[in-house]
Amino acid sequence: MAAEFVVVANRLPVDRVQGPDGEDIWRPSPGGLVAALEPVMHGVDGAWVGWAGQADLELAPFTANDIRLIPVTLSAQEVAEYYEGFSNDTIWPLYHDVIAPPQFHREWWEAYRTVNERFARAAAKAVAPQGTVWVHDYQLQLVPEMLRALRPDVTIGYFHHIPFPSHHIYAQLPWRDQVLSGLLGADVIGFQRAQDAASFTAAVKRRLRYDVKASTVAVPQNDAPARSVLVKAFPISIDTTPYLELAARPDVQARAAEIRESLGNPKRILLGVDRLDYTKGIRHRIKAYGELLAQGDLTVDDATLIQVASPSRERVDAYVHLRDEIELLVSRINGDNDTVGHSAIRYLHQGFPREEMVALYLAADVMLVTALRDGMNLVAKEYVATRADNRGVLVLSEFTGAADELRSAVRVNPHDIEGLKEAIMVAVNMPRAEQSRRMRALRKRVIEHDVNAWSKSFLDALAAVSSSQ
Ligand code: GDG
Repeated sequence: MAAEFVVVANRLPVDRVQGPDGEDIWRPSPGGLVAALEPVMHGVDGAWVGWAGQADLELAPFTANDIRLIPVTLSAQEVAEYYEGFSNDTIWPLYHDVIAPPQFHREWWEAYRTVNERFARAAAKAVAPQGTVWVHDYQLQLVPEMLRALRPDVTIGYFHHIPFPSHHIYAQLPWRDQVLSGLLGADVIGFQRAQDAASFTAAVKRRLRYDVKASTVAVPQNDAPARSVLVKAFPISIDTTPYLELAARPDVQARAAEIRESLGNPKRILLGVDRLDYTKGIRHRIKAYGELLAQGDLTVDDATLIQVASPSRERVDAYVHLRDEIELLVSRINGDNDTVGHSAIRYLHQGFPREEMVALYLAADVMLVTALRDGMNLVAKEYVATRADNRGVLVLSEFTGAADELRSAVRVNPHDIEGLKEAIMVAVNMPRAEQSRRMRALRKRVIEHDVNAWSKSFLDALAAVSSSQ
């Protein structure tokens, strides 16, 4: 049975866990995308095409949590070349302003094309006549064009969760024209920031010489008038409900107090929460904090830093090196500054349940988001959402998508270590009244522009295209 609305993403919205008798149980993955799309999927006849997260796993379509799931199989070699290789070691560093050097390998590109074709075929098979397909993210940039070739009747949206780089960086990609054409198979291409959309249309003009008027690209067709593609910013957000609910729960609040206690009741708790990724500026933040301790501006009694660095992409070399660098830095700073009772940095290379994350947000007087480049950064929005007490200070890198919206944060350039140190001191010493004034403004923005508003605005734009065709 074909579906009216099909989501295509690298991962299915479920994780496989073993049941008590060794059987497979599919648990919904906690991501924001699932939360955003769930109401949409349940409102219409929907299906989700994606990889189950394990190599060589052949699975028939199945239903979990009332969503029809269509698994795409990847071989171990494809996981290495399409996913860890081209997606996470070519596109990811290139699109994040070459913070790490992108690796270009022709075999990876071939695997990327092959796998994108497989996703496109699965979507083409799943979608009903004149249906809608929403493709997600940088692993699947060729799917819109491939899908259009197979199913010209369907309306196709694409949302890009990470930055799109400026042309002089993008131009390094040996397959730059193919990727632009791949994306232009969509009717609507959504980016996080206006700047990303502008970089994309600039690349289209420079490379493909297509006409661009305002936010519309005219894609020439063989025997027909040009096809219009809308390119626009749709800043993603969070599902605020679970954060508001958890933050109001007495046991979660008690846990926040317990966290402070267990650190020896420092005057201030600084917090960083990131996947362990070189784009997140974890080293810069730790360096700035370490220098403040070394200079005597802060002591470990004044301010403890908790750094959650959840394990990520552990088979990609750049991530292995990053982990070593950060762990060396943390142990040096702790060795120089710890007392028997107090630690400078509580470093946690672990993932935690959401309850614990919210307790950490509630315990944190200062939230440090110092990404060197980040599509949006949901951690910033999650922190703000939990602070119904209007306390706490968000220090936010100007290189995140969130910085466009969260104007009342303390803004930083994380490359400027002196500026970062000043911002940390401003945050640590900020009077209650100013914390409250800023936090109210931040919360208003996040609560009014939640993930439902995001998916609605994208799908409304897609529906407008579809009704005009
Ligand atoms: C990409 C783009 C864009 C992290 N550790 C734990 C945990 N997390 C959760 C956070 C947050 C999510 O993971 C991370 O989202 P971010 O937006 O911060 O960053 P990316 O993973 O890089 O996401 C980004 C996003 O896509 C959406 O479009 O904003 O720019 O790079 O929700 O809370 N959650 C739990 N335990 C952990 O240990 N439960």
